Amino acid sequence: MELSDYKTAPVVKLDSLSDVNDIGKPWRYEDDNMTVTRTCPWSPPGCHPVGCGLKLYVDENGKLVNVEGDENHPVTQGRLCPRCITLKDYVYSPARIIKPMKRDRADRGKEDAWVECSWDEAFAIVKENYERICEQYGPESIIGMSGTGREGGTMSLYPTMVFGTPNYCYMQSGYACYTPRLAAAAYITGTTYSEWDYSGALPGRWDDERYELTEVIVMWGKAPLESNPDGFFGHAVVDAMRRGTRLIQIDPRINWLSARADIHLQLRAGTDTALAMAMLDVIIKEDLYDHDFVEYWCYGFNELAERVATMPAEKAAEICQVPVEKIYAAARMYAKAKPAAIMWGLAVDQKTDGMQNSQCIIALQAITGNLDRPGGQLMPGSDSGHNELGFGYKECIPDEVFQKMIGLDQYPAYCNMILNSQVDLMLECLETDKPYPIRMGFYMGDNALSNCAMEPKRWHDALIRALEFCIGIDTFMNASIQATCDLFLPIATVAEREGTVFTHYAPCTVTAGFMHKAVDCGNLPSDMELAYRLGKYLHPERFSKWANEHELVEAFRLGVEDHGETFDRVSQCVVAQVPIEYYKYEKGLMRPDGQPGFATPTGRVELWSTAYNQFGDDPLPYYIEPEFSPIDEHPEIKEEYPLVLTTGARVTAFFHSEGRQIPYLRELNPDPLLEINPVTAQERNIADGQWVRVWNMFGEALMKAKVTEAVDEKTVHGQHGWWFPEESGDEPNLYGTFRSQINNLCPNGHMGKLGFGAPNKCMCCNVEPIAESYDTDMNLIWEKFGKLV
Ligand SMILES: Nc1nc2c(c(=O)[nH]1)N[C@H]1C(S)=C(S)[C@@H](COP(=O)(O)OP(=O)(O)OC[C@H]3O[C@@H](n4cnc5c(=O)[nH]c(N)nc54)[C@H](O)[C@@H]3O)O[C@H]1N2
Ligand SMILES: Nc1nc2c(c(=O)[nH]1)N[C@H]1C(S)=C(S)[C@@H](COP(=O)(O)OP(=O)(O)OC[C@H]3O[C@@H](n4cnc5c(=O)[nH]c(N)nc54)[C@H](O)[C@@H]3O)O[C@H]1N2
Ligand SMILES: [Mo]
Repeated sequence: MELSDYKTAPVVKLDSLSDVNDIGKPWRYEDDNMTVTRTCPWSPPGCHPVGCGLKLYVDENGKLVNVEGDENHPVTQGRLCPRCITLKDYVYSPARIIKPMKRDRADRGKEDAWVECSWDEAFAIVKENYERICEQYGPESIIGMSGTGREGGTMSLYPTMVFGTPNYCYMQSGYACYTPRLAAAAYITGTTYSEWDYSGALPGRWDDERYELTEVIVMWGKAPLESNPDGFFGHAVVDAMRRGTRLIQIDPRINWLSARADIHLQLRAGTDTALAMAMLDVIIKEDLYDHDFVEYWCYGFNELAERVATMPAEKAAEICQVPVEKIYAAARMYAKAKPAAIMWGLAVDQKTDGMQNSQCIIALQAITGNLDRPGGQLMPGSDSGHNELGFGYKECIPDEVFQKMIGLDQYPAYCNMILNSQVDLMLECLETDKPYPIRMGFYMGDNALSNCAMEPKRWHDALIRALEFCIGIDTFMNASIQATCDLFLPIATVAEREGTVFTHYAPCTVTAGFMHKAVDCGNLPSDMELAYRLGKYLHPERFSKWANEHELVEAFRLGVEDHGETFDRVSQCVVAQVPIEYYKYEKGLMRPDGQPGFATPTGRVELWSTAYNQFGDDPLPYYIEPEFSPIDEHPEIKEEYPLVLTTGARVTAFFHSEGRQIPYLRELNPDPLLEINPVTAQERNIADGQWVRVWNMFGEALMKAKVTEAVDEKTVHGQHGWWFPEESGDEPNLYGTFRSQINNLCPNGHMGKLGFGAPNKCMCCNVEPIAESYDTDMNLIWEKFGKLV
């Protein structure tokens, strides 16, 4: 097998969706003088592709007046998070931008310098700069900046098809979100990412005869009730618990789920790989593994056993700072339960040895025989996966341009997997013009300077220095666009658009949701539509095979060639469950060649990874102590920065930097919080609600102390994504975004060998009280953002 074969290319085939079973009322109906539109949202506002069921109530004037959960959605069943409930406030926020705006490059960072322009003029400005920069520096001098899985950011459409650049760039150091897990799964099992099977795809759900209730879930660095992470419906966990599923929680913090878990391993942040190796060792030594699965379907078991024997539970207990009995208990409980599942979250990626952590978790899932069994880990088959990532490359980017992708030679396991330039090297490139200059940029759903980029001031300076022209594509102004852009292109919210949404971005999808337009705020395009319109304007030949944006959507997201018919059929649909098969590896459904087994070079789950080996990493898992840990072996760090800093655990009020200007959401969490244990706070004379300075060798942030036993005495937790839209956006203030920015304390350039992973959840810091207060004045927020337009 070639390494490039690891990329999963196929798409969700609409024709295979059960009966495209429309559950409940039609997609649009009348109720009490209101028109109700049922829809499954993605973004904006932010969410991963989850597609919770929504009902949008529109009055006779065409205004969205109410939002409710759709009780007929098979998984969410009417339940919604506060961000969906306040959708009206997002759509009609006075801060929303609905017309294109332009500004002179010399006026970057000046709020008042923006002037509205027509779409025609905006497109002409893009064209003029694009052609000039391409001619002078080549298309590789363009960077497409993306953040989390918003539709704009997950599509390669903008960078590849519209602008023809190989430098599509997710802006978080080490691509430390989801992709390390995807990559590890692709390299080790031949198919991306296995998720807990919560019966989401089965018509009878929990009572479906094919389903077996999961006995035990290990919740590993994931908080699905707050985060609905990576296209997962958090509600499912509580539904399973009600039916008797028990939990093991692996998390340095206490939350609602850990309080209800049988075992909570409250480990020192960043030490997960040691714990995972020890759990493997216990399970192997105590003969608790599935012999048949190991014998028939695994490769390298003996080598793995030998390696994990170097991390006995006693050693891991010391590293992780947890009681050793709890490691034994957790390993036994997980291995004996049938079926059992591990839900693995963002904390798995956010460390230098994230790829090794993933490797161990996949090994645990495999040797206990839980891969692709009902109630275990659902795996994508050879017929499902991404179409999004590689779409357009071959046609739009000649090979010699593709080969110029920043990082491709040094980090092929990264760049080839997700067709992205390596972000840490991109930062250096922006700073030095080496190996070549980057001169044009565009944000396609990213607020790098307030959230995605580590050491954001460094990125700020690098982007301003390098970019001659930069475009922001967004619903609202933010600090990144204010600082670095010359053109703003506004897009539609979910209430104003059509589209599709597949859970987990399409691999391992359990539901397909369809978005329906309920209101109009100025005929704004979705990302897909904007890419189509702009692409057709710049490169008519590339887009000629699609008569309109819907046809492009079909081809791009649905893999449909017979334009029209299928889209017409499903466009009347709200939500459908996607048929699944279990035990696909026995049935020849995992490999493109139809043979039984897994789509890896050995045809097995590679516990000894031929891919890791081929890419120059150790084929077996190993633990790396976080570089900035305050431990005895790092005396200088321990002395100056004695606390472990973990960051960014999700809160329901906000999706990253979004929502600070929605008064109802801001009221839930008005200030940037730093969680600190009562004992640690007392030692430092810090009172609950007092403002503190948290700092380390990379920088500092001012935050408000939340004194809580959710963290232990050695750990603090800082919220991420903070900016203050009520403040001045002018440089250097930029909505105060650098003041309370936890990423000031997180570095770039500390990835693992394959280029993945960043220590965002396992840094060090110190904390001291400060005299000033920066409390948010909620009256001001209501005054500024409360009166909807
Ligand atoms: N310290 C720390 N930092 C972190 C994290 C952490 O855990 N700790 N988490 C990291 C992770 S996992 C991620 S993925 C990144 C996320 O980083 P980003 O994705 O950059 O997150 P946001 O700050 O929400 O910026 C997204 C921007 O896109 C806009 N937007 C929303 N929906 C759409 C859409 O559909 N189309 C377009 N064009 N724009 C849209 C929003 O208004 C917002 O301005 O942050 C990372 N930052
Ligand atoms: N409301 C809301 N939802 C979101 C987002 C958002 O900003 N807001 N962001 C979206 C994005 S891009 C992502 S990637 C997902 C992330 O969603 P999740 O995968 O759920 O990740 P987090 O919420 O960052 O952290 C999960 C848990 O990891 C714990 N943790 C911290 N450090 C460690 C550690 O070292 N080891 C272990 N084992 N656990 C640790 C935290 O305490 C937290 O409880 O959420 C998505 N959903
Ligand atoms: Mo993420």
